Amino acid sequence: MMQVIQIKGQPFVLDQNVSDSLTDIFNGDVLWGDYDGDGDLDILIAGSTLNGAVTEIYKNEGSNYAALNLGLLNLENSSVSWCDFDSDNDLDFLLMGTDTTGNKNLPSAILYQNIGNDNFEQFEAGLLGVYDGKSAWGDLDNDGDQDLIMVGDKGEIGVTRIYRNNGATLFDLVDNDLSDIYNGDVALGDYDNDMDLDILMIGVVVNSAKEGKHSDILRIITPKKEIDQSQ
Ligand SMILES: [Ca+2]
Ligand SMILES: [Ca+2]
Ligand SMILES: [Ca+2]
Ligand SMILES: [Ca+2]
Repeated sequence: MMQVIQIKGQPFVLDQNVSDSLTDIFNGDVLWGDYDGDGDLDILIAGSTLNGAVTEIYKNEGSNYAALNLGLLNLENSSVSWCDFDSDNDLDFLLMGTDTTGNKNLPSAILYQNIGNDNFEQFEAGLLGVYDGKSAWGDLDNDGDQDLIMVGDKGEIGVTRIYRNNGATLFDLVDNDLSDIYNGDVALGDYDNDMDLDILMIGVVVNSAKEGKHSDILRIITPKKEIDQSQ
């Protein structure tokens, strides 16, 4: 079940009213984020229910959360990440997972652009579709806009992709020699304090002696060098 729990000393106290306004999901992802910029935290969920997949945004209305019911694509094995890819100071988001509508089994990656007035629309970004994936946003090339790194399964094979935000309408795929992985995750941070973002990855390496062993990998690289190589 989906629960929102506040810390009031010990123990946690269930906020029943808020929790009741949310759809129960599993095998998915959930995020806080103030998509409407009104100073309170809204909720983005994506995952599975007993009746199929659900992707939903809930607006914080003080005492409860209200579903926006935007008809977002519902994907299985999904994950979401907030970003402000168009640099207009509101939160957009990336949804990844399997589109199973109409007997399809299609790995998907959908970028939703916040167009204001509690509305989002699909933005054609040309991203590779994956399921069981994870994504992270950050300014990898230090040009002021949000770039993307994703890991996931594109259909029986893991992939790692870096996309540079070109500031216009599309994302450019960046050549990289990162390991392709599945069952992974990725995070960005500047561990060496040299003012560029580094990459932290875990997962199972594709085409290696470790394949199928579910051994984790951990890599930290300096991405700016890799980005520059594609210029
Ligand atoms: Ca809000
Ligand atoms: Ca935005
Ligand atoms: Ca950038
Ligand atoms: Ca760094």
